[in-house]
Amino acid sequence: MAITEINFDGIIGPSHNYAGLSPGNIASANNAGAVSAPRAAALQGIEKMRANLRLGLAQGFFMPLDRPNKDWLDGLSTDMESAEPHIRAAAFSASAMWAANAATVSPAPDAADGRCHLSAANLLTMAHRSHECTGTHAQLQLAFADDRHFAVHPPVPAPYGDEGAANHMRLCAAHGEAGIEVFVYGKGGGPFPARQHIEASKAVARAHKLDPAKTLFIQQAEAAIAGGAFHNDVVAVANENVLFTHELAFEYRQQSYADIRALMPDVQIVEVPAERVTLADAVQSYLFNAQLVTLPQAQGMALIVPTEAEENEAVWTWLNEMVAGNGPIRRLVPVDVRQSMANGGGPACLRLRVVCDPAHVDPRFLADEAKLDAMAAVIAATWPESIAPDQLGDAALIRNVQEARAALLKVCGLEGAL
Ligand code: SUG
Repeated sequence: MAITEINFDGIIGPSHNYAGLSPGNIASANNAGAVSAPRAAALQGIEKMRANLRLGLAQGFFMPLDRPNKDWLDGLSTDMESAEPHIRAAAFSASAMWAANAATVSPAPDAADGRCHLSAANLLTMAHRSHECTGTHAQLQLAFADDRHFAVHPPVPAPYGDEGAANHMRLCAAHGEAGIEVFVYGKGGGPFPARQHIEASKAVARAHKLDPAKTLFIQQAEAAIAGGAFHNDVVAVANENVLFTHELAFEYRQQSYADIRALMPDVQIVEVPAERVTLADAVQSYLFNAQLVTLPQAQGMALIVPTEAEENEAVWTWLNEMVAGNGPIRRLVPVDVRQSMANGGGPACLRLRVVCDPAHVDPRFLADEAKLDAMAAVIAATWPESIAPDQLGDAALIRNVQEARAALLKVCGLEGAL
């Protein structure tokens, strides 16, 4: 089997809830205190994976992490019963579903040692995400255990914030060929934190043995962060030789484009002008938090967008004009991930792209229709139907969440492994 792009989706965990934990993430703030629907959420995620399989794409997944995180609570000398509400919510968060933040990935053709490198992200800017990296690192070590083909790195140390692939773009002629890697960091964000620090991006690039002559560090626009683009993947996405971006994504727009063109002369930059789609509409509709994928059999590229993009008139009009034109993006595929979207996580947030030979991955993390059926059955039978904010410390709910996860691990042959 040749090297290919596999999208690993984070399964939406049974503790999925709306606790308003991410300042700067507008959807998370707007939905704070709403009642969540973990079962429907996880089934939406499964359907997204199914749709990708049917497009002929390779699909993998990651298990939800064990929540509440008892080790983290132990470290804080507390537990779910006595913790303050914000600590309780942070310990219970299902935020590991957003696998684009699990790690940064550099495929083998880009690395000097010919291995695919993955660095677990420390996610240290947000308390509820800062304790994901232990479980995530362990899971990556298991899924990509074959060290002839993979190198899995631990998170970059504090105080340098790293949010993984959400702030990283790779451009190349084809997935299996060497490309250029673009790390997007933040400096200021008005009232909101810039979560990706340049020191972390540089550390990851060094760990991945990237060629400095083919690596760029570009600054995200402060106005984009202030406008709710807490990760670069809210305003830009790349695939092969195409960069699909909002006009206001980068602080130094022309210079950034020139730097990219200098390293990759045949890059196609598809820019959405702010006068057609405002930054606010881009953040609300998440048209850039799309999976930009290359379809098999030379069908060109498709943009897998959240249904919210279809409902925003300015966005949908622009997208339809785009696919009707002569550009590289030929098809729009809306998917319903509303439960995740209400916490600021679109189709692209839910997946980590790993370009590698699927034969080298632990097969327990690879999806096919039958496995998705089995997973959906477990989710339908065990995931809580709803979670209200005042339920987070509830002993019966905690038991339900733990048992549901255990049932999923079991059906995937991962019992006791994570
Ligand atoms: O880190 N939301 C996530 C959404 C992550 C989206 N990922 C990418 N853009 N790649 C975040 O802000 C909200 C949780 C809550 O409020 O309960 C949250 O963590």
